[in-house]
Amino acid sequence: MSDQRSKKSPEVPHLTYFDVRGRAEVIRLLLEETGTRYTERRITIDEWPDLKSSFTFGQLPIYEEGDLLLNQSNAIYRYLGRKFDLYGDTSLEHVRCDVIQETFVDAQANLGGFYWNPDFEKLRDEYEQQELPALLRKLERLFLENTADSGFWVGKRLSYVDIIAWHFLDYVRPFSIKTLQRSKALYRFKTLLESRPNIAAYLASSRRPATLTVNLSPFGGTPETS
Ligand SMILES: N[C@@H](CCC(=O)N[C@@H](CS)C(=O)NCC(=O)O)C(=O)O
Repeated sequence: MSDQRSKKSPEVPHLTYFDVRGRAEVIRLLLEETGTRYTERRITIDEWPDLKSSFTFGQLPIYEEGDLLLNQSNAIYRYLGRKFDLYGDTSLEHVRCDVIQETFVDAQANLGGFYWNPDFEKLRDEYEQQELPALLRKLERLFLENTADSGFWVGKRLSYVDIIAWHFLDYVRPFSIKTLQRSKALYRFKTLLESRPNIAAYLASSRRPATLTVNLSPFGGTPETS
């Protein structure tokens, strides 16, 4: 047992991350949507330098469940998708889940990377007027290609990639709500997903971290921008 492992109850999933939404938010949302009890450790930026070396890869999130200890956020999302039967129903739906997940890895890297760009203010207008609408148009096309036409990204029912998609769109919201609203189908999807009872309860609760990122980023580190 390495020292990164928590000493919490083994039956209850335990999440370690910072006190921000970031890469842990999809995990929290999946646990909330499925009504799963979980515990968390939220590490502050001040504590981090002393703790970093106690984690094998020196990075978070870490997800624990019994003897299982996982890092790599996207592997954790997929694991939870399988565990909660939110991974589509056929092999075609499984691969569509994978494609959509990977698409959002790229989209999130694009937008998240931009929030951390030291030239954020200088580049903001151009990104908002050109790059972001083009990215949303591509995502909307992918969403509308779901032949089940169900309002979900894969097949006829909720999958974990709906949560990933929602999280990305919620990352766009404080930066550029008008651009997001112009992608009508995506905006409708976002509104529907966040009206699911467990998600709505979580979003309204104090359990949800106040900000997208830590306050070291040029955008997203304050409750106003989150
Ligand atoms: N590929 C990893 C990347 C993890 C990662 O970059 N984590 C960041 C927070 S979002 C971190 O731990 N930063 C602190 C550090 O690197 O010291 C994943 O997706 O989990």
